[in-house]
Amino acid sequence: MDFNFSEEQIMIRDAAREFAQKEIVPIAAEFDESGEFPMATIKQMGELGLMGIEMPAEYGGSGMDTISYVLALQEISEADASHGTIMSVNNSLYANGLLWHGTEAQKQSFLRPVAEGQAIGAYALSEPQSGSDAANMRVRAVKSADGSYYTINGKKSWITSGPVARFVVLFAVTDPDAGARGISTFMIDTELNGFIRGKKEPKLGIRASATCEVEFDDYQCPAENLVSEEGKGFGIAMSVLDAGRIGIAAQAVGIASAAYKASREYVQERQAFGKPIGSFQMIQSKIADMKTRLEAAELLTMKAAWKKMTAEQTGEHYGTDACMAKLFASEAANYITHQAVQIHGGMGYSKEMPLERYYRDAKITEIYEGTSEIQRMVIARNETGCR
Ligand code: COS
Repeated sequence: MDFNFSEEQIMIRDAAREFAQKEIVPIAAEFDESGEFPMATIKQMGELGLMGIEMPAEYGGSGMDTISYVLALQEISEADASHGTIMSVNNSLYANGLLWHGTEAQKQSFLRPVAEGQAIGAYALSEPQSGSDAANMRVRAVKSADGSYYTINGKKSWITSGPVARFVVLFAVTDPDAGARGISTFMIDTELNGFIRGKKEPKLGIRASATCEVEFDDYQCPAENLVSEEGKGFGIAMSVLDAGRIGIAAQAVGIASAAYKASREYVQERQAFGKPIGSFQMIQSKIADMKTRLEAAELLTMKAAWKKMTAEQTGEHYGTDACMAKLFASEAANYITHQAVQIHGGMGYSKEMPLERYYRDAKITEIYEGTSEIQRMVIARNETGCR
């Protein structure tokens, strides 16, 4: 067992840290307040190779490993969780299904521009009536008589980067009688007729990451944009989420780390009753628990990343590890940001400091890419086989 990172992993971590601290930290509060999409910094991240870290160079990516991805995402999320969300969807939810199942032509058309940072991608699974019960979707894709295109109708909701995405990976029903086995994956070019963006969701946190409903109104998707085969979509959606959840764990670690570091500094400076507040046992107890949970969250996240990296050789499934990492790290981030606000008192509650933003941003990590309840359900099902 070796807890050291490779030179390459350290290089990308440090590059992401430098960029995040210099370019993202100074603008994070302003974009949180306005809810504006941070297009300029997202473009710069694309130029730095942060939008396709694990994508092979032949598809415009940086060709690095999952640990590198996790390290970079932690650094970006430590500066601002909204940038972390946008980065994670491009790198993971959008790209992985294409990378694993796309044809060469699909990868060149849809993967390359996003991995190179020239376009933004989105992942459309949830619908107004189906979130945790993802297979209960209604968006319908009907094949034309000559087989050359599919007509798509219906609504998808909670689409991260929906307001700005050029391409969307869509899951839609091709066989309504086949349940989860009747779902297929399509690559959507949002510039074709019949793709409609709904209003932007006003959110509690990650406010600079734009989210909206998207609607398909007789959208004609060329048959060559079907990924893999009809009926394989649900398995693709689920396996993509397995990898995606490692990224959300990394995002949670990044948010928690920012809140922890601010608290560690504050307890040494802030005086009460003639002493730094870090001298009081009740504060020491908080610092100890925050540090321990942060470290445990990071270790579970790294282990899941390592397991994904070695899965090809070992054949071992990493879904349970990904769920455990996301479950623990998101709950740790909520605990740590909550304690950080408490330690900072009135200052923690004020928008003058970033603590209240960390607290609001942490909440989503317990909800998206599967709620904590879904993570627990999947872990227990995988462990026991009981359903
Ligand atoms: N990888 C590959 N295939 C998977 C899989 C995985 N991790 N998990 C399930 N599948 C396959 C199953 O093998 C099964 O295939 P077969 O019918 O060929 O055997 C099929 O998918 C259906 O699986 P299952 O019966 O377990 O589906 P359920 O409807 O019971 O529930 C859960 C699946 C609840 C785990 C799923 O709906 C889920 O993850 N929900 C949360 C969705 C989510 O994270 N949404 C957030 C969207 S992104 S913000």
